[in-house]
Amino acid sequence: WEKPDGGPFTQRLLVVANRLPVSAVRRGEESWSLEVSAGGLVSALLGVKEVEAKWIGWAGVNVPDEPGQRALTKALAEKRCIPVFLDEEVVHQYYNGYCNNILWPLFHYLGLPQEDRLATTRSFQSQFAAYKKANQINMKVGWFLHTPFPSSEIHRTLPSRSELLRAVLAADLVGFHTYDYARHFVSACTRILGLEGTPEGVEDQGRLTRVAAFPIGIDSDRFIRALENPQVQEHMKELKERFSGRKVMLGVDRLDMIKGIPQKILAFEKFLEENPYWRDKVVLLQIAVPTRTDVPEYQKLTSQVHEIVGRINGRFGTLTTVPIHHLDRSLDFQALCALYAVTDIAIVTSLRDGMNLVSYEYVACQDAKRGVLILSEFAGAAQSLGAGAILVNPWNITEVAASIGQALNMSAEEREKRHCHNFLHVTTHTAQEWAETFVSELNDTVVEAQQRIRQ
Ligand code: ADQ
Repeated sequence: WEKPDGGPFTQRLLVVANRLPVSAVRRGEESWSLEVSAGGLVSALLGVKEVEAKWIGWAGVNVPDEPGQRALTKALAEKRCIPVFLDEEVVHQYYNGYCNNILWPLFHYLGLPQEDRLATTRSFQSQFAAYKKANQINMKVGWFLHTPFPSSEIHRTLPSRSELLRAVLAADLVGFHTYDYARHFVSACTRILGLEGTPEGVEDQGRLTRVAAFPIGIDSDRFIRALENPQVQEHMKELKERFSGRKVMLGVDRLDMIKGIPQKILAFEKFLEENPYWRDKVVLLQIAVPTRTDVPEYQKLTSQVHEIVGRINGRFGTLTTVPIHHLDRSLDFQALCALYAVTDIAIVTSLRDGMNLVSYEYVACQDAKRGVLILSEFAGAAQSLGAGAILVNPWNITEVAASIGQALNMSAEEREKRHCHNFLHVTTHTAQEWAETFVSELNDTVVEAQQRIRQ
């Protein structure tokens, strides 16, 4: 969080998110240790260097006592973080309940929870009440959604559809990763609230909320620089030796339903089934960091993935090799960069994904090797990296299996052409550029609104 050249910051960015970029672990009554949290929002915003960023959010832990709250607030201040203390019941109802059980699956087109998850209308109402309570503790300025925003036909099914839209419209600027999500939001406001949609956004009785697309990026230099690091190079050497003679395909995802991990593994199985030649020549490394482990749906997904991996390794493994290496854990930055750099293919099969930064990170680390990116057309990144990647429909296992063959057999010229296209995009559309555009648009929006009021 230091400005790299040590000079003063000229702009401030307040990030209000559910989680802080660090998680707190209690070591004593007034003693805390802080660990960096994993996830796309944190990765994206760690790349923003030119603004003085402060985070406001929940520290991931229940701290009922005042001495503990005071000590944690002090420890977090050094990381430019301001904690919001939520009691266990509010977190359970608001985050595990309303956010992860209702909004997250709905916004990724996995549907409104069925009876077992939605339980009763009463529990839905109490989850929504907790959601409002947790949000009212925060402040509003510009509002950015880092998930997809679904078609208005999907949003219409949400019982609290109007309240959510109205709450978002209270912001001056509303941002999404892609034009499609912004368009879906504007049509939800026009169709559900009966408001007027304009090219600038949504108008309600003369008040305009600006709505626009701000595709996020990464700090590409950080990844490119990491490849020069001796420890990363040592990791790369080890990996090359470990997998010598075989092509390596990489998957890096949070273990989440939206990432389409079972679909990816089943497509790999189909590829091996149809291509005996490749059975001992290609390996899939799937790194899946566990996430939301308290939510039963995620526990089921873990078992499902383990079962499929076990079956396929039993089916196509030999005494000395297995086709799938599946790790249920997070990797440190250096190990991750080494993997991105040495692997031949990255495969992203998200069923829906706001953007997907793994695809950006892979491209940033592949300038020497020119690996192939297989990318779901349902990830926001498909709109920016689509011309360089092989785009697939992850629901179509046959198509994904065929794309693996296409990637393995791709000529060096074609890999070069595709990689250069994506590399240029990733290195020019960075997290820093995203923040600057958003902040400057927010400034313009506020100035324009003040001018309208004066007129
Ligand atoms: P995520 O769903 O978390 O992000 P993504 O954008 O790919 O997905 O970001 C994941 C981040 O976590 C990457 O920086 C990656 O390096 C890291 N990561 C993932 N698995 C890891 C592992 N096993 N070990 C170590 N690191 C790992 C959400 C939205 C996305 C959106 C981002 C940013 O769901 O659609 O792109 O926020 O807005």
